[in-house]
Amino acid sequence: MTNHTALKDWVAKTAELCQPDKIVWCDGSKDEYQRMLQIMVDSGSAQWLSPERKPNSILVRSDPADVARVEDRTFICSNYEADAGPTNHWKDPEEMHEILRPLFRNCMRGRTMYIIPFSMGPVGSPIAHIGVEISDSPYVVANMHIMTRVGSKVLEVLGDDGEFVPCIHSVGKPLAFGEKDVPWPCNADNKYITHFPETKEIWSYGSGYGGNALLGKKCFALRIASVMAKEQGWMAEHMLILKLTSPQGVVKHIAAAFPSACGKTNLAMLTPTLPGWKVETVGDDIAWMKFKEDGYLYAINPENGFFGVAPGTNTKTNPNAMAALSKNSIFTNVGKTPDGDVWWEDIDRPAPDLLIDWHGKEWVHYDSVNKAAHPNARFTAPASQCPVIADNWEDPAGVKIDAILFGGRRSTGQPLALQSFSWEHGTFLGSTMASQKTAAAAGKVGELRFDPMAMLPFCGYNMADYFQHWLDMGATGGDKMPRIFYVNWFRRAEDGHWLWPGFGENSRVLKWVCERCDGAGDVVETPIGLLPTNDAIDTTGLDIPEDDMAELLRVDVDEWKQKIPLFREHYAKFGDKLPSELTKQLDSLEERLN
Ligand code: SAT
Ligand code: MN
Repeated sequence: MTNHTALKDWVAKTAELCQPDKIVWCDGSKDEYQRMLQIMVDSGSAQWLSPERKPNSILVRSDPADVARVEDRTFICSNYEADAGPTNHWKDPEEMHEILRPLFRNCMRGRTMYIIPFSMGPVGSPIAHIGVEISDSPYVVANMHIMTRVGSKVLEVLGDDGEFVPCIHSVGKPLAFGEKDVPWPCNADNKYITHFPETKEIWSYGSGYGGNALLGKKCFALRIASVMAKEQGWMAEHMLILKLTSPQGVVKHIAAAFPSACGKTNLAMLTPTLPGWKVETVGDDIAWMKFKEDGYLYAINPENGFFGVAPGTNTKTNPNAMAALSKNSIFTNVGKTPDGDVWWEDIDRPAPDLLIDWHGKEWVHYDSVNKAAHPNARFTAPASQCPVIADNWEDPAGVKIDAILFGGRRSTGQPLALQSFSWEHGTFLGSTMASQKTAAAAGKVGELRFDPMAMLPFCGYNMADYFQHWLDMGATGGDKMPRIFYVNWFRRAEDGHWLWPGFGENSRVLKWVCERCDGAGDVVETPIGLLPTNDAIDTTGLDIPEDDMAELLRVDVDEWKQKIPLFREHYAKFGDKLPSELTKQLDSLEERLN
């Protein structure tokens, strides 16, 4: 097991509080993974899919009241409210512990408490960090096996006194003696996803779903890690990482920040339509970036698998994801076909008769509202199963980042692509990012909201300080920092049709980005940034009307002028904590528009 005294004490203290029936230290073995799946199947939480169609894979249906991240139940518990900032829900740490203590007391009665030591990043990498999750959910154990690196090898690196982030999770449903469990235990009315940035602890209660429960992901790798990154001079970002190779063999690594369910997984695994170009995946959701001695920024993907949105994924939009999820995967809240396969909206084949929906009922397709798969249905698949996983994706040294892309879902206004004038201007672009809300979080879908750097739900401290941290990183890295771009695949024309085909065709924009990193590629200077000239994006072989292309690259000065007050209002939220550099950037934009 371990001789780590602090770890053993913490486990003992937690067991004392939660009173589980049993304690299991996870070793990360294949046997252990299989055991978890079987436990879920035996208890009625999961069912095996057909061994022919989806070998060694299970289907899990969650409680309908536990299907997505709950941002209004997510708290940053810093000593001072100002350190959580205006975009987070804050609670005093002591007050939160007063709330949590009675909830956690005896909360694991009738259940097994699993101790899951995990590494975010290749075990032993200088960019990696270690966490230990205590959870009463076998679903969490199995998912953590795929999403992180779990087990004895992590304890070895931790040694007797290594640092780890303690993460406590409970579904919040103790069982009375002899009480039969429900298929998806949770405590829908009492969810708390809480973070203590000063002591670097995570406590999560009441939900078993995704980012609420797999605490290595958003809770650690983004909220807590963003605080560590600020303190230690690195970056923890909500970004995919891809490796782009040109026909001439020029290699660039690109990190891209898009909000949840805006196509990060698709972009990370893209099949270029441009001949000779190659995209390979390093990561699809999170990037940890640190400076190396050469002064450049290097990134690792702290994760080990994909927790991807199922609906919309098919062999056209993302054949590589389809291959990655073809076996050894966990499916949550998707539909099930009579032959034991999975089904979701826009998968490759039409819905068969006798399809079972995510509620476990025979699907009645009254209208487009009644979906067979929940819009936030997910697959959990090992990254190693992705056919285009990059050969260097587990390089402990990380990959040198050449470009950073920002983007969101914007049906109007924002052009297809632009480059920032500078790192400071790029920080400004990221800080004013906005996107239409998706089903990844509970709440109204489609609403436009500011989502700076796609970190709105994930920044563990005051976002104004986070903006300052971006500026500070730029000041340290100087000219060696990645070039910054803003892209938008989601533009629609007035009649509603998509202006840009997206998916594999996005390689055309990546080509321009690659050229720009080498000082080539044509641009025209506009008030909002450096836009590709009308023929700078290679549209060879693409049947796109000239008018649409012009519209995609048009800068409507009047429309942008109207955005200035919205930007000011957004910035006003941060009061005098807002870095003056960003006000300066906004003032300059206004001047350039006039
Ligand atoms: O549930 S998760 O937070 O892991 C997915 C997402 O919102 O990106
Ligand atoms: Mn995400």
